[in-house]
Order: sequence, then structure tokens, then C-alpha cells
Amino acid sequence: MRRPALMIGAGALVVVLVLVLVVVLVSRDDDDDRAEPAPAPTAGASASPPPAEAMTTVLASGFDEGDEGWQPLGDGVAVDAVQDVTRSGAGSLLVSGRSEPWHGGAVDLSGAMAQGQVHTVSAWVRLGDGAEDADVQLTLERDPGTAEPLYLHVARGTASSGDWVQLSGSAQVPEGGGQWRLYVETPESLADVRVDDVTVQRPTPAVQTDVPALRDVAAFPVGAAVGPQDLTGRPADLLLRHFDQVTAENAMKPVTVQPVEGEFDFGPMDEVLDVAVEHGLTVHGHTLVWHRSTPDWFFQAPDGRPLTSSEEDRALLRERLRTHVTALADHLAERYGDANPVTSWDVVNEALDPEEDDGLRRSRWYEVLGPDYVAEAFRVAREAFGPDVVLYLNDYDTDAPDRRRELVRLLMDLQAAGAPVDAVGHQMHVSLRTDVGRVATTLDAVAGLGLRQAVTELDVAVSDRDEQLDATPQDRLDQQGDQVRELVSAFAARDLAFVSVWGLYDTRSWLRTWPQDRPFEAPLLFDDDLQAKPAFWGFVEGSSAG
Ligand code: 9MR
Repeated sequence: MRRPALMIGAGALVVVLVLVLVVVLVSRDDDDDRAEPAPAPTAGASASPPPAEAMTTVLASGFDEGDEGWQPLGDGVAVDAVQDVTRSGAGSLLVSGRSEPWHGGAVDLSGAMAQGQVHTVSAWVRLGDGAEDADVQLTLERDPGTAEPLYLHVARGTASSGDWVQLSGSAQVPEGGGQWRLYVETPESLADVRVDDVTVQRPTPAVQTDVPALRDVAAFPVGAAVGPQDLTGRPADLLLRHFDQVTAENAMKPVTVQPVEGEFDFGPMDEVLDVAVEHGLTVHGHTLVWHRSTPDWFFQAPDGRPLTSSEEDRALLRERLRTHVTALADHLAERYGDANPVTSWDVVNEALDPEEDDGLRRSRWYEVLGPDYVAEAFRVAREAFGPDVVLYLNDYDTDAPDRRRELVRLLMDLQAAGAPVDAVGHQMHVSLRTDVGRVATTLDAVAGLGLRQAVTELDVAVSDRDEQLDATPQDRLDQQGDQVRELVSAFAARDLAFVSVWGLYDTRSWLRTWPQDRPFEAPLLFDDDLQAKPAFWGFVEGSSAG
């Protein structure tokens, strides 16, 4: 059981006072209602964070689709991503069941913290319905494993049940190793707490300019998945130096674009597209039809009843598909006209399931519309986006023989049905164990069908599925460099429309929290400091091997 934060041991307190410089700010949504800054809880001196352009956002939790790796802190505590109350986007995190003041919600930051650097933490908080006003505190905790944990109370301010309040502060992280986490607690209350839009920023070194630009060395366009935090500062420098193309990691998914039927939110997507247009990057659209990241209303009748495969329900779902896709196409045409950067779309994502007789996943799309939903989605997309936008069927583990078999079968069926599928996206979430020969076999099989293809979401995990590393061993990073070189050589030897990585640098990878907390997973080309890894050099060497 974790030691309560308020009972800091004397040794730890001295360390805190000597090493920690904290600035605390509290603000509300409404500027006229600005609260007085709370006193700095652990030290009097204040530290200014470095200039904005040197800061990199290493954690951004919006809870629009899930808990994003946040976990309960304390027995009986629950953390749930909820959609009834939100400060921005579709959801927020509700922390309930607290029976001790230090109980709260926590997120692992171990791979994201940099020793000796000033970090800035910000979170919007609000208390559960009916709760009395109470202070909420943001705490960074380092657990060295062998000695007392260190607590940095980075921000504190009064919250109420009626309004969102922003807590933010900066703290210098001391030297020394250990596991880090950030948590939210209310030191003098047991109220439920809501949390939204949490960010942690830290300074990172300038992007290297003495390494080759990936887009200069590769014969194919090179892309990267990005979120809003990648569009400014150092991450943007990295993006613009190395990449030709972007995929919005989440901003173009149905749950973001149309969280409520008929209420479209193109804001997050436009943020990405505006940067692409400004800098001449193309955009691969992701995604239209998927079993995840699609709001429940898509598959419910107006009275909340789940849609069935009745004629009436099928017509309703088809109409919703058409409305969604057409609204996207209309928005792109209106906002960007001839400068529309979206040159391709993942029309159907992850349709395969080799365990099923017909090789198709039993998603809600399938349950309501039957196997023809795939062809239907391509027809709707062609009609909405026109003949020049390349339409992709996108899936994972396409190198596995059973999935390859079903992929080829589905593609042949689609071709026979005259469905306008132009290309195949191979997600390529692979590992050190992946057999590159199998990858090549799949690429050749798809080429044999006369279709275009791309690698859409490349990353190379260095840990096994059930392994949780407590550091990132250099030998794994070296093996990863070799694996990336072999993979990219196989790509370069074939005709691929593009190769995209699923994130700019390790801290940004979805594999840090899936299938479990893995703070030291490092699957991308650039490290937590945005510096080139052996995997980067593997990419460079492989690109020219083709
Ligand atoms: O990286 C994405 C993560 O932030 C989202 O929470 C998740 C659900 O929308 O999707 C992740 O991206 C997935 C992509 O959309 C489709 N292929 C697998 C990717 C990793 O899960």
C-alpha cells in the first residue's frame, strides 16, 4: 500500500525543500471568476519553466474514449472514463470510492520524466455532484524502490462541483532513478473528483540537424501519426524535418468527428490539416468504418434500442454511414478546396477475423449490415471523395498466414463485387520476433492482386506482450535497429505508396499503455528526448537498400 502523501518522511521533506522549485497557478474557465493563486505547498521559491518552444508535451490525457492508462490509487477506488460531464471533447475521468484523503487517480510517467529538468503539470478538475468545495492537489511521486518515495506537490487549488478549475504548476525533477507517477487527490475531502485535459510538459533538447532527413533518404513518402501536442515546439520541428505525410492518430475518428448524432466537431481534425496545408504535407485519412472509436449511437435506434438486421435498421445505419462520410467530404471541400491535403482514406479498418468462417470480424457493422458492409463503405467513400482519393482497406498482423489468407480472400471478393477498393494498408505493429520473410510474402500477395499498398502504422515493440521492462535495455534497441533495417529494406524493394510510423517519438506511443502499463516500451524511431535511435539508423540504411 502506498504511503499517504501528507506523511512525508523527514528525509524526503529535506530533499523536497532543497531540490524542488514549484510554481502554482489556479484558474477557472471563467476569467472573471479567477481564484487567488494558492500558496506553493512544498517550497517557497518559484521556478520558471523554459520557453514554450523548448517544451514538449509528454502526457496529454483527454479521456475521450477511455481511461488512457489512469489507474485507481487506493483500495476501493474506481476510475472511469465518463461522457456525462466533460470539460472538452467527449469525456472526462471520474474518480470515485475514495475513503482516504490520499486516494485518487494516478498515471504512470516513468518513461516520460527527465532528471534535473523543470516539468509543468496542468489538469482541469471538478468535484462530484453535490460535494462541498475542497482543495484538489496534483502530486508527482517518485518511488526509487529501495528508499522512501519522494512527493512533489506541484499544484493545489480549491475546486467545486459546479465549475471546472485549472490547476497548474512547475517543479524541478531531482536527479536519481525510480518509477514516477502523477496523481490527483483531495487532501481534506473524500469527494468524488472529475479530471480532464491533463498535460505534463518537459523541456527537450533541440531536434538534431546533423542526421539525414528521412524524407530525403527514402524513395517512398514517409509519414507519422500525430496528435495536437505534436503540432508545436520540438515535436513539430521533428515532424517537419523528417516527414512528408501525417495521419491524425485520433482526430479524424468517428467518435471525435461526430460524438453525438448530427453534431460534428471538425476542430481537432482541422488543427492537424491546417498544419499539413501550411507545410505542404499530405494527409492519410483515418478512419471511416471501424468497430472501435465509433460512438454507441451509430448502432442504436432513436429510442436507444440496439439496431438489428431488420430492413429498417439496416437502412438507418446505411444512412448514418452516408451522412458521416458526406459531411467529412463536404467539410474538406469547403475549408480547403483545391488545397485539400487528404489524398487517401482508411475506409474500413480491422475487418478481418480468421477465426470466423467467412474471415470477417463480427463487429456491430457486420451484425447489422452483414458482410456486404465492407463493399458498401467503399462505394459510399468513392461517391463522397471522388476518383482521385485512394481508398484503403487497413488491417493489422497481415503478415500472419491466417490473416493473410483472409485478407486476400476479402480483397478478391471485393474486386469481384466491383467495390472501389484501391489499396491495402498494413498497420505493421510488429516486434523483434516478427519474421520479415512473412511480411514480404504478404506484400507480394497483395501486389499480385493489382492493388496499391502502404505501411500505415509502423512500430516495433521491444518487449514481449506479457513483459513489463523496468528500463529500456540497449541490446533491445540495437536489435530493433536491425529489425527496422530488414523491414524497411523489404519495403524499399517493393512499390509502396508510403510508409508511416505510429507516433513521432517513444513517449507518444500507444504501446506505453497497451496491453498494460509499459513505461519503458520504446517502439519508434526517436527516443523520449526526440533524438535518433538505432531504429532511426535502421530506417535510413534500409531505405537505401531497395
Ligand atoms: O494510438 C491510438 C490510441 O491513441 C487510441 O486510443 C486508440 C483507439 O482509438 O487507437 C490507437 O490507434 C490505433 C489505430 O487507430 C488503428 N490501429 C491500431 C492503433 C493502435 O491501437
